[in-house]
Order: sequence, then structure tokens, then C-alpha cells
Amino acid sequence: MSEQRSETTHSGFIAILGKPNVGKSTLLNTLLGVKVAPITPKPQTTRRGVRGIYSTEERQLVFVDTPGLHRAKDALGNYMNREVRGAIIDVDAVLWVVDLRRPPGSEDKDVARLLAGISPEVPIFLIGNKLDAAKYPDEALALYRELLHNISKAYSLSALNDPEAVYALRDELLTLLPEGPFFFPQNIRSDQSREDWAAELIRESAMMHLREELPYTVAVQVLEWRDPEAESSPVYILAEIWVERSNHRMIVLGKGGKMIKEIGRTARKQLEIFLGQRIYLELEVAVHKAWREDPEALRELGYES
Ligand SMILES: Nc1nc2c(ncn2[C@@H]2O[C@H](COP(=O)(O)OP(=O)(O)OP(=O)(O)O)[C@@H](O)[C@H]2O)c(=O)[nH]1
Ligand SMILES: [Mg+2]
Repeated sequence: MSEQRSETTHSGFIAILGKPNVGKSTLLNTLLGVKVAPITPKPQTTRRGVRGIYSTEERQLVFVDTPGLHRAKDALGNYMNREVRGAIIDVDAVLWVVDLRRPPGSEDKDVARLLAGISPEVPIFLIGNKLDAAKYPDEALALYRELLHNISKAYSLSALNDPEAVYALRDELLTLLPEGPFFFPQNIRSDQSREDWAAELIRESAMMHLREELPYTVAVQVLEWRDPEAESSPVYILAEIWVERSNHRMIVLGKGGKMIKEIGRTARKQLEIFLGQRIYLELEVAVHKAWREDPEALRELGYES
């Protein structure tokens, strides 16, 4: 943030909100062109507000991806919803993401109620996502529009399959920014530490491979990250997968360690693609009883606000 730059630059915060599983994190990743946030076909993938930063020479957009607003059942869920509410304080615009494949449901109405309460000066863009898979996109978009009177503009797009439409949205957001200094250095894409980023991609892999309730009872912590001394050697990452019960530990390990190997393989591939380096990933599984209700455990995982 240089003095000289602050006179001519524009910058602002854009919150990405919506119910679980509508494609908020996919939108963030497409907006940035890098994988900052985890994505899975399961709801409640995102647990904490992640900032993704897009900068040009003179303009900086700071996107805040949020967990899906939902009816919380535990302390973790309450934390996630607090993250959503915190993300709309002092923002310059909101992207309200909805799923065009379906008409609005009760969780969409909860989001609309929350957005009805924010300052009328903050523009709200309704983003009808999953256009590629929607049968009645125009009808669905109209129904979402009816939920909130202060929508500035509505878009229909596919965050997953149509990056050009997402870039057009990004270009429009760039023009809205108020004058102000950059919040982050120009080359930074996310406010996460590399350890937290890796932990999220490992959790993504675990969520993809595990079934039923297990994806929601898993947390991941990176315990060690060692850069190689020789260029030809891999980066060493040691991570711990948290589960709530010892029988869950057995499931995560799988028969003969098969499941943990699969989780590790998928995660390692993702990490290698985005780091551009070879990785040696070591995974351990630890039982932390009822961690989703334990304030200390939540704090240790960074789930505190
Ligand atoms: N067909 C289609 N699927 C999409 C699109 N965008 C996202 N998805 C899929 O929707 C699922 C959920 O995507 P996420 O980006 O994780 O959704 P989210 O809103 O961040 O979910 P939470 O973090 O759980 O609230 C994934 O399987 C994505 O691949 C899209 O434009 N079209
Ligand atoms: Mg998400």
C-alpha cells in the first residue's frame, strides 16, 4: 500500500452470500482464476469466511466467500452463521448466490431476510447460478427476485462452466469500487495461510470420499509444512484429520488403510496442481470427542469469531 497509489486506487469488499451448496465457493474460484476455497457436492462445505483478492494495477476487489446460511445444529454451525452475518458489515456490494435449478426454499428466505436488513446504499446483485443445469431459469430467477425488493441487478450464469460470464460480472464490480487504498499487496490472492489453505483442500478430499454424516464431523489441521532443501525433493506436509469417535477413525482409515490413502492421493494431486511443486503428504487421524461442540477445539481449528 504505497502513498502514491492510494490517491488513485479504488478498492472494496464484496461479500458472497447464499444458502449452502449453491456454488458460492465455485464462483469465488472462477472470479479469481485460482482455487482459493474448497468445493464439494455436499452442503456446508465452507466453514469460515475466506477472502479472495483480485487486483488490477489500480483496482482491488476483496471477495469474502461465506459458509452457507443454514439452520445451525451445533456450535460449529452457529460459528458458521456468525461468519455470514459478520461478512456483510461494511461491504461495498453483496453477491447473493442462488440455485436456478430450484425455486426458493426456506433457507433462501432466511438469506433474503438477512439481506433486507443491510444498508440500502449497498448494492445487492442476485446471482442465479447453475444456469447450465436449470430447466426454467427465468421463472426461477423471477421467484428469487420477489424475495427481496432492494436487488440492484440480477444475473444468470454458470460459475462452473461459463467463466466468461463470471469475468463480465467481475468487470462490472470493478467499476463500482469507491476510491481508496489497496487492502492487500497486489500479488496476494487470499488471506489464508498456506497451512489453512492446504487443510481446506485435504478436508475437501475427505468430504468427497466419506459418506453420510461423516463429512460434517471431520476437521483438518496442518501440523507441519517443510519446504525442500533440494529443488528436486518434495514439499513435506503433515496433517491431522479430526474425527469425533474411534469408530469414525476406523472408517477414515479404511480397510488396510485404503480410505486414507485415497483421501491423501486426491488431496495431494490438488495441492500439487496449485503449488506447482511435488508434495509428500502424510495424514494422521485423531479422535477429538464432540469437537463441534467444544469451544477450545473450535478455537484451535480457527473457527472463532
Ligand atoms: N451444474 C453446475 N454445478 C455447479 C455450478 N457451480 C457450482 N456447482 C456445483 O455445486 C456444488 C456446490 O458448490 P460449492 O461451490 O461448494 O457451493 P457453496 O455454495 O460454496 O457450498 P457451501 O460452502 O457448502 O455453502 C459443487 O458440486 C459444484 O461443482 C454451476 O454453475 N453449474
Ligand atoms: Mg462454499
